[in-house]
Amino acid sequence: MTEELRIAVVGAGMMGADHIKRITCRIAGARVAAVVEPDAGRAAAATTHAPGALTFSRLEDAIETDALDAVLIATPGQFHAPVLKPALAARLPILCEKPLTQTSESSREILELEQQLDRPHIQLGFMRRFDAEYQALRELVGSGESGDLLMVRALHRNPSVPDGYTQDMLITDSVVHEFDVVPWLAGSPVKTVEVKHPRRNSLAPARLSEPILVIMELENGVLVDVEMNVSVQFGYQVATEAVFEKGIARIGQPAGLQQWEAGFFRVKEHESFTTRFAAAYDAQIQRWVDAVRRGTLIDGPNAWDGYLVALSCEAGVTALHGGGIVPVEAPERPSFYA
Ligand code: ISE
Repeated sequence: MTEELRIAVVGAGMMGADHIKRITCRIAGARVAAVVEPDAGRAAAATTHAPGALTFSRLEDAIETDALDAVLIATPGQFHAPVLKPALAARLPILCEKPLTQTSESSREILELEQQLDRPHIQLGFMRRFDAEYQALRELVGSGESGDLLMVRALHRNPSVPDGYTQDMLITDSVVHEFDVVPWLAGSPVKTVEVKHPRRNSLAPARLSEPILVIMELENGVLVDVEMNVSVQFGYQVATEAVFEKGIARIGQPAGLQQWEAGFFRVKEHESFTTRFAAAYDAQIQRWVDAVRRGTLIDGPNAWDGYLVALSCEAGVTALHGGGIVPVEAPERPSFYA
């Protein structure tokens, strides 16, 4: 494809608006041709960053105009399935923000529809796989240089969460990332999930009982603990320590200007995932655009990866509600998704 890829961005909330600016300002070979957003105010605000983009309230209407080549889905998770279906029916390449869908059953339905096409059309927006430090850690694991990986300790801290964030979203909206990235790092799927409840943070919204400690065992015996903590107040922090036979590796430490002043040492911390993972989002979207333009369609996690994460999330929600140590039973990956 020599012409620019015409992308329809579905959903112009925080993430959609961020992607619209990114595509317009930083991504080569693509432009936002359509914004699909039922809230007229949001749609108008978003299109100021996408000169010439058409606006629609339904993807089906955008598809009828024949004004798009690919779809980027950035709506809340519960709207993914109704958008994925018409996009697949139109055989459009798709980048879908996490999760694939809300349940493993609806994810399976999407896999069945996708397998009627000639090859995978859906890339999942697990952006951590495009973060340079996560990639370096994965290379270290694969190289064997530090010996075998034994344990992973993950910190996932948000300053606060929006009003619509529910208890189950600790798993389905937040730990969802560790369910994808840790097996990818360690080269082994999740075998069991357990959730422990430490003392509650009195600063958490009344509807939330958190932080929580999520313990995963991987098939290869690696043990993983995730501190999921969404009321830390001070900033946004995603960090990992990997324990090997011969050493330790750390990623996600605060970086940038270091300042010693008035008896203190300080480094600026991130306030949101949009800055912490800005470079990873850029790389993810550029690689997806390049893959679509050369006809490969995806270059990153596929819908089967999204389905595996949906299975882990279901186990995680059961564990969150007192289910004990919950097994994750995944069927074998079909060759279509190899
Ligand atoms: C949010 O939806 C994200 O995807 C962020 O990466 C995560 O850190 C946050 O906890 C979620 O709410």
